[in-house]
Amino acid sequence: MSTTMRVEEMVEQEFSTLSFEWSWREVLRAAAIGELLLLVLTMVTLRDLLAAALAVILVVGLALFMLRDKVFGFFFQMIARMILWRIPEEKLGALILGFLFADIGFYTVTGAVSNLVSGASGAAILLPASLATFSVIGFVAAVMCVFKTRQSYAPNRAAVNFVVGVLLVASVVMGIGLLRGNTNAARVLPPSDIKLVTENMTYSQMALNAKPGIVRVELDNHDLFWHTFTIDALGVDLKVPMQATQQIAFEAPAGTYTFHCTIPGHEMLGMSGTLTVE
Ligand SMILES: [Cu+2]
Repeated sequence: MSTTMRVEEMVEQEFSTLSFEWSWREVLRAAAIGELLLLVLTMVTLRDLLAAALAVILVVGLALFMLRDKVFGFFFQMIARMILWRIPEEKLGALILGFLFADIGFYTVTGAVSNLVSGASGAAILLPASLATFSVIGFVAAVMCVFKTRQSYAPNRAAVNFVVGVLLVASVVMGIGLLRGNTNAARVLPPSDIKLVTENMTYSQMALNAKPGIVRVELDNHDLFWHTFTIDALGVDLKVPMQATQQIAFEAPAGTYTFHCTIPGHEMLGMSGTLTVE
């Protein structure tokens, strides 16, 4: 009895001496740097152009946001003075970071959840979940820095609790991804008539051929974004999250059909093609 009391007291003491607090500014900075490292890693390992583009935007936002930083501020200020004139650079930087985190966060949170539900494992969960973690933390910190400028300077417990909460949820999700990696390595799909890969915002084939009847299409998405295989004329709409492989089977009478990706902007960037059934 007395031993347990003493242990509890010791734990409490340890906690009170730590009692660290972070400001939302520190949280935003840390989330941006973490996301940047992940994007650079993705860029190098998967040769992902989208990751490269996002990394560039992130660096611009981070540079603006850190204009008043004691260490890097002077350097960033010189560059910013040349480009911008009389714009509140720090707020602009936080805004850019906020939009970027919202954008990446939307696709990665939905992607991680969808991959989790569909039984995916390994990178299909770890990659979107880790990006989502920094995105969610960074987005909230950016909102605080833009709208509660004064509060965002003061170290506070709310920031710590929020970050720890998000990290806890993320580690549970990533734990599932890691554990499943060992037990559920081979998820076997039935053989498909057409195999498509999406990488760097392009389909691996623009001209597809099939025999009339049931057509089975498999889409292996290597990108960080969602992609779809959509044929409006046949009511076909296969949505595939980042790093996932999915299949759809549909009835196709003889004819020529246009397929495309319905994610905003993707068709404009060339994500469309023709399926000839004969
Ligand atoms: Cu797409």
